[in-house]
Amino acid sequence: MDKTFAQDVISGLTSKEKKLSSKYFYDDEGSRIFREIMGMPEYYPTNCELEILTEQASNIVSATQFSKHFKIIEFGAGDGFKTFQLLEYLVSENISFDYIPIDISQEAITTLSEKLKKQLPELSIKPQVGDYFEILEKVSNHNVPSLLLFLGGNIGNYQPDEVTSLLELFNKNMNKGDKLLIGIDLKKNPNTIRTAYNDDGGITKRFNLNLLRRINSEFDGNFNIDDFDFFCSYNPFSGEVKSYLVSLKEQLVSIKKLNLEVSFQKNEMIWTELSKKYDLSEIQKVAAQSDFKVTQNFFDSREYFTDSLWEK
Ligand code: AVJ
Repeated sequence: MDKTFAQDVISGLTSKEKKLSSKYFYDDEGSRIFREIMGMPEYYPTNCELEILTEQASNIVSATQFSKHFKIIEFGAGDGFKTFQLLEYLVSENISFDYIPIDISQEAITTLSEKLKKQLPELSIKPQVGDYFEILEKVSNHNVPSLLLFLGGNIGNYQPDEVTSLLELFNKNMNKGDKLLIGIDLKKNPNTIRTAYNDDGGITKRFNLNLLRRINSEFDGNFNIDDFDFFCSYNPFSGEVKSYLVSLKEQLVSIKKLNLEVSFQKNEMIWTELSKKYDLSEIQKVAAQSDFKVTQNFFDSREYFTDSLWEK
């Protein structure tokens, strides 16, 4: 049994305003639904970042100003192919570097490594499974500069206070001159954002409800998925997309393995996710707060998303 998940479920469902963290969305089923989301026409961030890394790989690499062998360390590499365009460019230019993808999922890392070995046999890849910062410390070497990748807009899931401590942790584990390329979703027409999280096909709803299904299966709960709805809202001023599950009736749910009984009022909500959108001045601000200098922002053609290059 996953203890921190268990503890977070208990504290989240017993607090006055119920919440469950989106970091628990990604079990095998949740990861599969997230891949469906990335394939939806409404969910623009994936294509934006793909466009940036395809069209601007050489600009990004020159902006690092690395002149000798370096490392690319990717946090949350997943089993996806986000970084393929960048890696392919570097390999085709015969640039000397090691690629160190890190993920908590062994399965994801194995899939990724096998794909890359087939498609880019010349690539030097040193995959790692485990805690980001333990690994970062382990592979840190003053003589070899690093480019850290934190892509996909995952930063958007962190609360304002968590953002700064996460970025400070990155900073602390980097050497002077190392770079961080961080994917950040930008404020834009609020309708575009709302549609990306409130898709007509109900895939994002299923993504959220999967968390209840996960609690049922891991902790022997009896959530009836049909008794919950999904609601999400975008506030264009704060840039915050907030997602919730809504209890459709007054009900009592028991979660046996946690010794927990949870009562819901009709229309009571469980807050599940924050997906914050930034503007450029906020990016400057959070970078400066955690002691980074923004080197350059790389945008897609619609300027929906940025891969922002920072220097320690
Ligand atoms: C993977 C965190 C970037 O917040 O946009 C997609 C997750 N949630 N649709 C995001 C997500 C709902 C996604 N991130």
